[in-house]
Amino acid sequence: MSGKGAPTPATDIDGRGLRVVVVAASWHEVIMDGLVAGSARVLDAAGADWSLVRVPGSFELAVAAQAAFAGGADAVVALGVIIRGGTPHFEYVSAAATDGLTRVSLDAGKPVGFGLLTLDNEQQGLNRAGLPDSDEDKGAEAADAALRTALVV
Ligand code: DLZ
Repeated sequence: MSGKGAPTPATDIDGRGLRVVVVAASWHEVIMDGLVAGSARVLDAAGADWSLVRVPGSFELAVAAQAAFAGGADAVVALGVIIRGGTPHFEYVSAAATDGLTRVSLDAGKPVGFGLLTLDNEQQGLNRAGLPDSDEDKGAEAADAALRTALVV
């Protein structure tokens, strides 16, 4: 799924009958659009029944994932981009989002595909966003992981 250029969506997953919610933060729009598109390619290719929930920032991903499971989701794909700034805020938001998503997944006993990018700069995100010049497609990887895990837990 990684490599220069547009990624090839996974084609060997049968996600029919799986309900998946993609929870996506809204900061760093270009990178986020790439991540959402990558997840969408994988979920569509697998035939999953999926929807998109937008939240303001990565800090809000965990509660949105919790609501998705409460609403009957079989899996969640969590997408966010946090870029290091000049204050400790990066560490706080990154840790809170990561810890929150872990807890929600374990409490639900269901997978959260982890597509939260914690970056030193924007270019690192552009390289991972599944865009035409990207090296990696982390949105597709997160969706792939969520589907594959939902099929075995
Ligand atoms: C406040 C903030 C900052 C500084 N940076 C980011 C970021 O890089 N990525 C992101 O997803 N969200 C950021 N936020 C917003 C917080 O996640 C959160 O939405 C706000 O603190 C409101 O709760």
